[in-house]
Amino acid sequence: MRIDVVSIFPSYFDGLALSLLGKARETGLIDLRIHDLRDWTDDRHRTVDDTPYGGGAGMVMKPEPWARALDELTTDSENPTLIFPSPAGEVFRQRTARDLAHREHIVIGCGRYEGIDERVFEYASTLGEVRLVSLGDYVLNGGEVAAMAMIEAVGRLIPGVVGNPESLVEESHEDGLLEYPSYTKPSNWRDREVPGILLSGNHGAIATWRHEQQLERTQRRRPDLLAD
Ligand code: JCZ
Repeated sequence: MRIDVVSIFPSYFDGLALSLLGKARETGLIDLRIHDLRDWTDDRHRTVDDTPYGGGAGMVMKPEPWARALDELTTDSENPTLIFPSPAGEVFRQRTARDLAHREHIVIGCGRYEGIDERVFEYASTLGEVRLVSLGDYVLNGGEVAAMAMIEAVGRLIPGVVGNPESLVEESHEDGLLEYPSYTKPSNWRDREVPGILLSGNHGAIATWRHEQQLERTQRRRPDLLAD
């Protein structure tokens, strides 16, 4: 999978190379390319923003640098998916990550300021499938943090990225339930015991207990997931 990221803060993404994706990139499973939007400006000051029509606070990202960037990055691309992090987008879920993990080429445009000129999204839809995607119902200062979360969530689903394939299906949200609690040695730690069932060696009873724990925690912490 090829992932292109366009941002005015490309160095935000340096840390991604050090995490899970480090391995994926080495093996060629993910081709992650980070770009500076200012490379597609043509004025001396490398201007990417301007004042909003209609007035209002803050600045808006100019359309032309975005169009040039998207044109170049989607040239020779069969069927690109163009993602723009936005608090006004569809919510990013595990199923969104699963969907995106099957795509050949994703371009992520990270806005800043008050956002990107709306015509860029219309233009982008002539180049590929456009998705405005929200990390959740809170406001960030730009798309970079949301993009990094999405890349990590998608990247770890690409076959070969996670060492143990079972660890994928057992995780939170893959079955619509929160994870069961985990424990390691010592069995008594600061007067706190590990639940005895986990030391019983009865694998059937352990699986049943873990599933009960998943249901109980989901009911208590995330009843909305059970309603789905
Ligand atoms: C550009 N402000 C892009 C995304 N879930 C979420 N919250 N906030 C954002 C976001 C905020 C932004 C921009 C300027 C995304």
